[in-house]
Amino acid sequence: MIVHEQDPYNAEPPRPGLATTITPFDSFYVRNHGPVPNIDTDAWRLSIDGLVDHELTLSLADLQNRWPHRQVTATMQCAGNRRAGLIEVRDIPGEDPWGPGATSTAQWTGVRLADVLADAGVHQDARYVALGAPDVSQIADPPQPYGGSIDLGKATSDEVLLAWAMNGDPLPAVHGGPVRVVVPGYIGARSVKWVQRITVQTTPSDNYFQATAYRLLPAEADPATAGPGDGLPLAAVALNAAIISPDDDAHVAAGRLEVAGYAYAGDDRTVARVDVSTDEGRSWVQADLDPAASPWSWQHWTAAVDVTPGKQTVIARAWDSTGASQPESPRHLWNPKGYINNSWARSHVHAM
Ligand SMILES: Nc1nc2c(c(=O)[nH]1)N[C@H]1C(S)=C(S)[C@@H](COP(=O)(O)O)O[C@H]1N2
Ligand SMILES: [Mo]
Repeated sequence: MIVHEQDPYNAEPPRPGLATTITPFDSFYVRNHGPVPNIDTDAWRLSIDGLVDHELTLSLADLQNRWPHRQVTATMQCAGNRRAGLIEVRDIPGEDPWGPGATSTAQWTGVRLADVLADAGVHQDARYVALGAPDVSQIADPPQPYGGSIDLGKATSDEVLLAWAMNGDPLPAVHGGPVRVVVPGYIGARSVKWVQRITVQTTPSDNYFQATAYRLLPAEADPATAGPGDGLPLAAVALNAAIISPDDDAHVAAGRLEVAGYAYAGDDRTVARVDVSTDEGRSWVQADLDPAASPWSWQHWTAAVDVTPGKQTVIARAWDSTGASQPESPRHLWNPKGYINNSWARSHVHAM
């Protein structure tokens, strides 16, 4: 793993770790804003409160016994994925230079949040579901436990889970065990780990990580003075793609070159096509796109291109089911916190 920070632990797999449909848990990226809490599974409780008819307090056994189990293969992608490309444009102090590895995919097992909310009885005027965790982040201003919210429509969708297993094994502590929320199609920040409180309300969460961070500030804003409500709240993931092979700065043989990567469209879109270019986008080759493991999963792709001796740049861009594609340059995407770099993927190669 490429470790960005030891404390709190933040790490991503190097490019070869992105090549499988399902990411084994030891190469699944880890994104923490505070210490990993050590939770006794037997003592863990989840409370459901706010605008509901019946408040609930649930143990893991309650969750597992009261509602049907559901498995969803879903990609998790951090809003900071590929931030390194934005930092090349202009420095982003205080934020880690994530590569394309802040994206991983697991098969999650749990119950639908929708089923639990239905039994609690959600009031008519409810609009959001706030998710609270116990890990206290010193990065937050003021320091506070991690939290966030999702809109009620997403919270009551078929795909959002309270998950206790990852790839068939109990959820590891570092990924939110005993229980985390999994919000397929939304930025990873909304998939709250170690969830212990779910509050149904009329407004989004006022937690720092919803109200102040994970918001797209205008380029000229000063993140040090940005406060609650500034910038655009991030929810659905934007269309993105990355090159897994060749690695950036790789030495390759001139001639035919196999290019491989992933693409992910997020929320209600799917990846429709991936193009690869070796001439700065003047001409493109269409990649072979693997079928998606689920509507919520990334897709791998491969393409064969010809490279001539010397330095050149392999470029990839995806298109989604709305006909949208990725912007060419990170220059126009730069933002003070370094979120959502979905510019064309580039690997510089030296061909001999
Ligand atoms: N309680 C809690 N949940 C959290 C976080 C956190 O720091 N604390 N980080 C979030 C972010 S920004 C991401 S991208 C995902 C990462 O999940 P992973 O570490 O299992 O990959 O968890 C989210 N849930
Ligand atoms: Mo994230």
